[in-house]
Amino acid sequence: MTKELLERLRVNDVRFASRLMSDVENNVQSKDMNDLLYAHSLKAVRIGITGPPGAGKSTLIDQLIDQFRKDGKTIGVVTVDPTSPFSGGSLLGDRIRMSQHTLDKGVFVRSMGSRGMIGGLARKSHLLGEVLACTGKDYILFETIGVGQAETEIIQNVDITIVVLVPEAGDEVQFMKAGPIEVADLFVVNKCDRDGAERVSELLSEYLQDGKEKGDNVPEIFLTSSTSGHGIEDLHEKALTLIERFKSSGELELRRERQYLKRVQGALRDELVAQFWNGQPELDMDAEITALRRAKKSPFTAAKYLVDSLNK
Ligand SMILES: Nc1nc2c(ncn2[C@@H]2O[C@H](COP(=O)(O)OP(=O)(O)O)[C@@H](O)[C@H]2O)c(=O)[nH]1
Ligand SMILES: [Mg+2]
Repeated sequence: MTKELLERLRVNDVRFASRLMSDVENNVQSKDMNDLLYAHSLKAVRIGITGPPGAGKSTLIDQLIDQFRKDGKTIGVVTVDPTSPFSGGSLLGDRIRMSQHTLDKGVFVRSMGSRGMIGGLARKSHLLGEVLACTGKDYILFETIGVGQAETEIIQNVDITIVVLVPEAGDEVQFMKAGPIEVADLFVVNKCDRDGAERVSELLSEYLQDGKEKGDNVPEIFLTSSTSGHGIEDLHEKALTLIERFKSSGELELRRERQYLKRVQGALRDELVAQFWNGQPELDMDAEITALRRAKKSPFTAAKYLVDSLNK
């Protein structure tokens, strides 16, 4: 089955890939395929696009897809926006904003639905990216709002990160709302058709200069307008140059090594927790925990006691 699976992905069987991604989201995909997906997904370059909701990430990605396609490159997109299941609008919005590519077999956009949010958001988005990579996509773009633990874990698994800000992000506090700006390889001040974009770019530049350690490269800042297309070509070109530089300097390999470590750490944590809860069916955890609380044991002591009682 697994060989056939890989082959159907390799020939870009879109319906098959969609179904597989739904299985991933629903947590019903077979564990056996993890190795296969991982091993065959390493050629694709992962790009994180992160920034606050409404900054124009989806619109920007739509424009970037145009640039990549002109270059003959194929693109997978995984959008992860935890606000969408509640607002209902954003998910649909992502689809619409990238809709001009729906008939193009060289582009596949997957918005992670509310089901994906339950359990292992980061793990699932990694897997979705791997499925897309196995369909032969050259670049996998991850759209995230960049805050929270799961989102951070997603960004830790990309090869380069573009942080998107808007002209209203006029001070340090606002920069922070864009998520972890220290992960940025490139900055974009989008909506530069509105007032204040240059000023934000200057402030950001000063902020980055102040914070830089000796010898650090300061990430470049691009002004774009995703609605008019201004600045997109430049950004695309620079992103490619940076990727090439990372490839030839060994930086990409170094980053992949770190990504692997982070993913193992995450998986280890999940695995141990699962083993703990499933490990001793005869132990009534709820009753044990209640007893520990009544005995005024600290939660640390309680946890240690429970782990120790499993190892007996
Ligand atoms: N004026 C202007 N509006 C933009 C620009 N880029 C995106 N928008 C609009 O901003 C809104 C949010 O865009 P969207 O791509 O969904 O943002 P996301 O939440 O970051 O993905 C939409 O109404 C876009 O049309 C831009 O460069 N200039
Ligand atoms: Mg979006």
